[in-house]
Amino acid sequence: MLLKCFVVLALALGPSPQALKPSSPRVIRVSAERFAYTPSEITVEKGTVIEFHLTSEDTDHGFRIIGTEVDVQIPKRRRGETVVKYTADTAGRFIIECSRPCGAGHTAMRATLVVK
Ligand SMILES: [Cu+2]
Repeated sequence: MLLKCFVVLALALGPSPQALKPSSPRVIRVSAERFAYTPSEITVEKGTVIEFHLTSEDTDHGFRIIGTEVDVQIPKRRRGETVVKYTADTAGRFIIECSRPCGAGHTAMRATLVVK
């Protein structure tokens, strides 16, 4: 239930289809598994509307892009995917971290979003 709220909120914050610069979101699939994300580095052009599709290969994980509003949970394997949109409107390197305790390597579970 809480997960659904996060996803609905995240989708509601995305741009409307009638936005001035119509561009279909770039779908990026990310798989989480103790204690890493695949891919571990994601590179997009500034301005890209990203639609993350997040799944887990094992237990529940989190997906937080530090410095942004994005912080969602990824359900455990075979429990579906989390979809969250993010407009990459700031250039830089953003650390993605697991925001849900998932075991011994949790604090090292990281990926990078590069916005050029
Ligand atoms: Cu974790």
